[in-house]
Amino acid sequence: MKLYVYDHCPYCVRARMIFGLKKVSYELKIILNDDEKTPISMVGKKVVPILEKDDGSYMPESMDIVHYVDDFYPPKLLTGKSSAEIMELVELLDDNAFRQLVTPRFISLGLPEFATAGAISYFTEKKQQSLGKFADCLAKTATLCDEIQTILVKLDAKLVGMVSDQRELSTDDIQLFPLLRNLSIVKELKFPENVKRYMQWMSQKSGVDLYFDRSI
Ligand SMILES: N[C@@H](CCC(=O)N[C@@H](CS)C(=O)NCC(=O)O)C(=O)O
Repeated sequence: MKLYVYDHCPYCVRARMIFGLKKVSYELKIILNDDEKTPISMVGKKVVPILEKDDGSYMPESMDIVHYVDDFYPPKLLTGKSSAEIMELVELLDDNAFRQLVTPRFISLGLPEFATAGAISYFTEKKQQSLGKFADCLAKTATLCDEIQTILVKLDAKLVGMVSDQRELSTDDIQLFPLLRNLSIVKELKFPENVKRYMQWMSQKSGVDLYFDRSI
């Protein structure tokens, strides 16, 4: 199977995780952020992730891809129960402060989807419409970090015991890790101990790298 993604895209990380966690090989295709033609020709709109199945058909929607791959390669992996408390924190995290904090930083990492000036300006123009000027977002780093830090402290208490190879993984893992991975791009953030351990453990298990070593 082939998976079309942007490296920074948290929905794409969900799809990458299920392949990595199940130790199933697949082809990762990172497309340029201003490439509208490729996704539109596959699923009729500009969106990633897109899974190209072995029969040549295409599937968008991250959670559909995750469940498809989990079912396609038995035994099923995501058998754990979802926690309402963790999902509440995931929803709190996935908000405007999070986006203002991480989005302006993506274009400075040398990610493959931003390999051209055209891709960078396409992304910048589009995202600035909803988030405001990237320079203004970056200038608010300290305040935004405070907001996120409060949520991370609450999350830390819920992640006790989550780093265990005996635990059944659930869709919570698939929704939570991609957000934390994106936060690893923010140099100023201080990750509480359980959160950091969870990030490193899940990164290793899923084969999806973190951004700590190039954080800004
Ligand atoms: N509901 C979709 C959302 C996917 C999504 O929003 N992907 C973003 C990238 S993070 C996208 O393709 N946006 C269009 C664009 O970049 O122009 C899913 O879960 O897969």
